[in-house]
Amino acid sequence: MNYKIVADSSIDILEMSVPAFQSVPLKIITSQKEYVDDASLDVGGMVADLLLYKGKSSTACPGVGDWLGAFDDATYVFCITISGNLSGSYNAAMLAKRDYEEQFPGRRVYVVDSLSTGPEMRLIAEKIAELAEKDTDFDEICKQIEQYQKRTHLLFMLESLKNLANNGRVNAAVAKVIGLLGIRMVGKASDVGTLQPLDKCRGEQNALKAIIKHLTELGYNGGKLCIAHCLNEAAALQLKAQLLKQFLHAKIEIYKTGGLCSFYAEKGGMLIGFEA
Ligand code: X90
Repeated sequence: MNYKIVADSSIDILEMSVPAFQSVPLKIITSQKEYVDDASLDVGGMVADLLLYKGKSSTACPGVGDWLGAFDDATYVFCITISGNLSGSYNAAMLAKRDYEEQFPGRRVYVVDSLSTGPEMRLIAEKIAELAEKDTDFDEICKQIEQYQKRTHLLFMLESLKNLANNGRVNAAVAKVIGLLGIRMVGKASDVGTLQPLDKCRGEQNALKAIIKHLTELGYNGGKLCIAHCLNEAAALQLKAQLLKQFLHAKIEIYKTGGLCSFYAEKGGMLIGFEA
């Protein structure tokens, strides 16, 4: 099958085990600098810059042309975006799909609104790769991914909601409370792809407890789980160790957030995508 998987860079990975993958960068913009979220970005350096920077900052999603460039000349394109309720990435991808299918009859594009970001997008990408490598029919893959999305979820832990609030993605009053020393917010991606706060926790240990509680309530039972963290490997390792006690054979991956998720999750933030 001549296919390609493309995802905006909020997926946090630049490579997959299959060659036909491309990440399409979002941008992080300050009055001093523009950071392109691709392989050349020094994410740690960007986070360090941002901790010192006091001015305005924002982000920009891929445009239609960026998506079209990434579709390249694949017959079957699977395109995964960050939640359409948080970004214009999905809309741009849908316009690119229309252009591409019109210009090249016979080619097909399936745009997946992840209604989420980061690790949940990664799970979707890996499921697509698994099915495509088995030469599953295009329409069948679309159908199975729709089903798969019903049993994947995203939880997150945040120490600061400053950048989310400044860019209108969460309520300013909620952000203020989380800004207080030692308070962590635990939340999940809602069914419509927005940030749904679940708990305000005092200290990281309580936040980890809350995460494990929500994981279980959402039906996690030792399946695939991915943890992306922003300068907080310690919390990710702790969560993994605690989960492995309960779920001996859980498949857990730990890695760093890319540019876009690092900007919004901020230092200490952690995103957990998993299969229920
Ligand atoms: O189009 C753009 O400029 C991108 C805007 C993205 C805004 C939100 C990114 C959130 C990243 C924060 C915690 C996870 C929330 C997931 C809820 C669906 C990470």
